[in-house]
Amino acid sequence: MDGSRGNLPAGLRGDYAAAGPDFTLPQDWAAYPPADHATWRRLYARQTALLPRHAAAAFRAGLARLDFATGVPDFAQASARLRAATGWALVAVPGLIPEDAFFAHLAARRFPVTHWIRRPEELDYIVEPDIFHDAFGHVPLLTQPAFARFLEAYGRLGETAARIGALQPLARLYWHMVEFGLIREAGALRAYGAGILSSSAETLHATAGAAPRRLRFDVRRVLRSDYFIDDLQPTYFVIDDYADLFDATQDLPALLAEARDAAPIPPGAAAPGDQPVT
Ligand code: HBI
Ligand code: FE
Repeated sequence: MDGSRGNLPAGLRGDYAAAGPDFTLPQDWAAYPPADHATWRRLYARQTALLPRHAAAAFRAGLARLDFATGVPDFAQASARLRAATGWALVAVPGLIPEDAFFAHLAARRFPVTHWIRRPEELDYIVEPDIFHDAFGHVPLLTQPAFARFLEAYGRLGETAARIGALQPLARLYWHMVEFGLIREAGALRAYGAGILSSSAETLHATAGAAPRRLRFDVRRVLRSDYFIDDLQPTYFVIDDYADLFDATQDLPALLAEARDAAPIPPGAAAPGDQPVT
C-alpha cells in the first residue's frame, strides 16, 4: 500500500488523510448537519416500506434491534446493540478501503461503515457505498449469528486469498452472497443482500422482477461468476439457510485456487449444473 490511500481507485469522496493506518476515523456523530439526518430519514422511509414484502426475516429482526429510524445512526450506540447480539462492532471509515484492511476488520468482527451520506440529488443512485448502504444495508444482518460467523470466517480467508492470487473469486463470493444474496423463506424469495435492500429499484427487481436468473447457491458457481458493478444484477443466488454460507467457507482455500484457474462465467450467462429457483 502506498501512503494513506493504499490500492484504491482515484477520486474517492472520503477524507482518507483523516484515517489511521487501519483506515478508521472518529465518526463525530454530533457534526452531522440536520440535512444529513433528513436525507437518512428519507432513504429509511422509502426502504422500510418495501421490507415487509421483500426482506428476509433476519434482516427485519436485526433492524428492529437497532435504533436507525430517527436519523444518521450513532456508531457507538449501534455497536453496543450489535455486540450484545453477535460480538460485532461498527468502525467508521472514509469509504472503500484496501482489501487487506477490509478483510482484517471483518476477521476481527469490526464492520467498516462509511461515515458520510449521499447528497439529496444522489438519492436513487450513488457510485460509492455511503453510510446508508453500509449501515442500513449491511449492519442489521450482522445480528444473525450464522451470517455473522460466515462474515468473520470470510475475513479470515482474505490473507490466504491474497497469498494464492485468488482475491477475485473471494470478491465474487462477497458480491453475490453479501451484497446480492436471496434466501428462500416458507417457499417465498426474500432479499438479505445489502446491495439489494439499500436500493428500492434492486429490491423490486431481485425479488419480484421477471428478468433475472435466480439460481440455487453453489459456492463453486459463485466463485466463477463475474458481475456488473453499475447495473441491476442479471443473476441472483438463493440460499435456504445462512449456515449454507458458513459451511461454504470450510474448504474455501482449495475452491478459491480452483476458481482462480477456471474460466469466469460472464454476468447473466447460464452454466452447466445451474439449478434455477422459481
Ligand atoms: N471497503 N469500506 C469498504 N467496504 C467494502 O464493502 C469493501 C471495501 N474494500 C474492498 C471491498 N469491499 C471488496 O473488494 C470486497 O470484495 C473485499
Ligand atoms: Fe456493501
